[in-house]
Amino acid sequence: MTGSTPTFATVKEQDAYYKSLAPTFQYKNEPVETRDRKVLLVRNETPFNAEPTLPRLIEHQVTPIPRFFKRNHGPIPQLNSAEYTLTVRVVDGPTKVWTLHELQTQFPQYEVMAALQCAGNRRDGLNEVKPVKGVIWGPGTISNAVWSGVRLRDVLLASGEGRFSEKSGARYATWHVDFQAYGLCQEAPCYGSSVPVATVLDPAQDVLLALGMNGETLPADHGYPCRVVVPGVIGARSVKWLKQITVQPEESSIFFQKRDYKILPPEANAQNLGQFWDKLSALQTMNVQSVICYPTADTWIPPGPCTIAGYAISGGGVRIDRVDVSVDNGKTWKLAVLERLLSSIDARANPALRDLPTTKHWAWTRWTYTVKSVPADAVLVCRAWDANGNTQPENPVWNYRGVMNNSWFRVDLSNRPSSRL
Ligand SMILES: Nc1nc2c(c(=O)[nH]1)N[C@H]1C(S)=C(S)[C@@H](COP(=O)(O)O)O[C@H]1N2
Ligand SMILES: [Mo]
Repeated sequence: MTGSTPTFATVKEQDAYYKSLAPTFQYKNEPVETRDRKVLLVRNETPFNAEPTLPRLIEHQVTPIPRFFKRNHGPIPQLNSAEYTLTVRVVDGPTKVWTLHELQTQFPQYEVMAALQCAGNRRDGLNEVKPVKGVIWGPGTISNAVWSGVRLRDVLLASGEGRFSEKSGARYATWHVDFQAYGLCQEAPCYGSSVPVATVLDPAQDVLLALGMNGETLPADHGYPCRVVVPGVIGARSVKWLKQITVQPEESSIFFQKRDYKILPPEANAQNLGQFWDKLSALQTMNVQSVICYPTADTWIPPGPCTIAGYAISGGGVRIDRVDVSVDNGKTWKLAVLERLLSSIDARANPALRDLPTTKHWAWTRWTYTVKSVPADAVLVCRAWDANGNTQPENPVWNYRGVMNNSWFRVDLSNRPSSRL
């Protein structure tokens, strides 16, 4: 972005300004090869917003890039690896500019398997209760990848000239790490967000500057050449096409931190929502979630045994302990079989992929439950429990922005045609 950030007297004025800019955005250079249109349900072409269909989403433990969900607030910027720089600034200290080559060669490289989930995942369920504001996402706005790159912690330590060491770090304990992206954005001058310094400096949180995804160079759609990945936290904080990091006393002042991505109370509406923004926290850690991906309501189910399949995940790296499945709309429940990664070849080859109770559980947990036959009037339900004893609410609780919907996931099969004809 060039020029200074304009200021506005009212929220309405700001909205109108950015709306007036958006139609002039160029979408000429959108990538095609990382978008499998046979699998993706496109919610928006410009900006490109798409999620995979549920049965295809659950086919792989590590989601292939062409079917990984894509959430964009503007055009995909064209960045050149030779010219790319990342600026790291501490407001009361030094500014350091890193080239991509330096990030690739001057820091230890890590691999972390982590799911990204949009806070708007399952917004459609809240929109059914009462209309909400936002892209009406289904339950596929989540995907699981193996991210590679460097720890943001290491880059901060190297940029801070001793400021973040254990001895002098206390001063920064309540500070924030602000991220700004390259490229244009619909709602603000650029995309951005922040997370607490404490999250970034804790080596157990695995906050990465990702340069790679699933063994490949990070694709343009997902932030080439460098993005933040904050595991266990809403996707909005994992800023793509990262341009600048600022270590500062306050949270990011950007729309996406101060206004969007908050759970507004039931009385909030388009006219009065401004009064709630400063009273409510910017969402960070995800809640506990589970979804049935197969069968869907429109699947033809052959007679005989049927394997119900889905995903479950909690926030903050907390392990999924249990998934309950019901075929009678929650009257009775059975335990699903959870996919544990411990014995897989991947996990043995790569410790980052190990699924131990003592490690952080950034990845999703796929699960299955096989029934002898699906009753004609079946209503399938699932609910997950995490290691902290948290579970999902029975019914959706509406909020204006339609975020964090994690109510019991239901698939009503009672009205399905009894045969293919
Ligand atoms: N620069 C930038 N970063 C961004 C976004 C964006 O629009 N621009 N969208 C955010 C949101 S809301 C989500 S959910 C994730 C989606 O990441 P993905 O497109 O790689 O799936 O990226 C986040 N990072
Ligand atoms: Mo998101």
